[in-house]
Amino acid sequence: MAGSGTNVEVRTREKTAKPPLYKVILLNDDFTPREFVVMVLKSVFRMDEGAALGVMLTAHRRGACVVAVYTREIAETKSSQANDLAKRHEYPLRFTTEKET
Ligand code: TYC
Repeated sequence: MAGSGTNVEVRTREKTAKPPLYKVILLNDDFTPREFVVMVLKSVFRMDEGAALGVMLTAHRRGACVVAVYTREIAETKSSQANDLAKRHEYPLRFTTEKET
């Protein structure tokens, strides 16, 4: 019988675009004590001692190190919190954010 067939067509469509991600970058300087850098990485970025030491040493040796990747708001908030901590202690330690390409 005509018209009694079941023809189902399934289409997929991307409805939820992924938000752009931002790197938080730790910059080296000659004055901030290593232990202070490690403390900031542990308290603001929830790193354990080993991870914080590794990131601090990479920035120390290479000039900069990616700390983590977040959505823009979280990256900017954490970067600001870390920079505020450094300023309160009068250290030149700085974190920046950079959009991932
Ligand atoms: N270079 C600093 C020192 O020798 C330590 C340091 C490491 C500072 C990493 C900043 O992102 C940094 N005391």
